[in-house]
Amino acid sequence: MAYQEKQLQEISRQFQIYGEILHAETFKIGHINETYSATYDQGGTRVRYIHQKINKNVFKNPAAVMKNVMRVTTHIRKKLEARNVRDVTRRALIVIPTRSGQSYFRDANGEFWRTFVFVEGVETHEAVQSPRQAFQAGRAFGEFQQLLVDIPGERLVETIPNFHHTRKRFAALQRAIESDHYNRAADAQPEITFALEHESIVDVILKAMARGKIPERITHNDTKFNNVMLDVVSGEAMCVVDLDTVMPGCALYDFGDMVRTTTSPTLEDEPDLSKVRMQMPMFKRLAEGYLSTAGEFLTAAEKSYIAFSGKLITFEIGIRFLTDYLSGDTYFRIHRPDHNLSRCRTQFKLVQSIEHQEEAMQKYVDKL
Ligand code: GN1
Ligand code: MG
Repeated sequence: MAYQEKQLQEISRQFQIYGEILHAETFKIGHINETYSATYDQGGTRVRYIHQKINKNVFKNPAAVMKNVMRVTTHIRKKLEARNVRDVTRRALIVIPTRSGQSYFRDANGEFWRTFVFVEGVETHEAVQSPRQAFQAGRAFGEFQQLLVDIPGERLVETIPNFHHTRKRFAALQRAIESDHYNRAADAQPEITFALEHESIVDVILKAMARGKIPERITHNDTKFNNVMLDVVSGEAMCVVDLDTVMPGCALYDFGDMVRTTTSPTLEDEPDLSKVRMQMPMFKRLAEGYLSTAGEFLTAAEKSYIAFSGKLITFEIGIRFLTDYLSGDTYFRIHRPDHNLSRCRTQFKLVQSIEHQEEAMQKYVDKL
């Protein structure tokens, strides 16, 4: 899968980067896109950039993805500048155009590439380590939503239609169980039972949205804790990344995915389920951070589903992993056999942990 340094050098030359490329390497292997970093010499200073190949299997319209990304990053940058915020280039991603002025480059194999300024002096973590980090994550994603409430122009493109449509996700799981093309359902019986027993939760937010009780907003849609870049010195959240799924959605889906990824001390695929749990001190600070920024626009109706959203999105990602396991692992990149089943188990364990604390979680938020 990985691109060789030479190929990357070739690709990086397509972008408006001044200086001499020194080396390029794999930066991060996510579940979906491929990400590389490249170091340049610019007048004696080393400067890094991020080159990323967009997964066409997942994002069917990469040009539309980049159109959204450009609108969102430009809008955020302008607003931060107007607020006289310092360090703007570390707080909003900057897309480097190609030599012909486009936001992406299409290589000879038809692959889509884009380039970002590398934000220095920040770090990301796969698992949350302190309530302070949870606060920072909540604040940063809340601010991201808040900055986008007044984005001008037409509705953003739905880069993946029905991305968090929990009923459709559930239906996809039902089809995968039904066809059981890889004869794996027998190995996933407890997980399948758990999923089917939870069917009643999948329509709750969809119905509230359909009734107009909850509004559509511009949301990030992939608010994993490792998508928040924290300043290495101060620990402050500087910037949120992974903007491919920024599109019209529901604010609660973002908060729910924060609960999923920012309250358990474990990784998403922790095999020791006894370690997987929703930690109340993390949740409290996460909710406080989120409401410190998003509280400005959220309605009472949205707030009333805060605890529920954590359960729902953890369940949703769990059934997506289970569906992919049953369908032969074609969507999420896996690193061992049964990886998706194991990820599913971890999510479902977390769902249970949230269920046990859901009332207390919501009570806490109601008081904020
Ligand atoms: C995928 O590739 P990554 O890690 O940013 C997925 C998310 C899931 C996540 C689970 C476009 O995100 O929806 O929540 O894996 N992204 C897409 O870790 O499907
Ligand atoms: Mg992502």
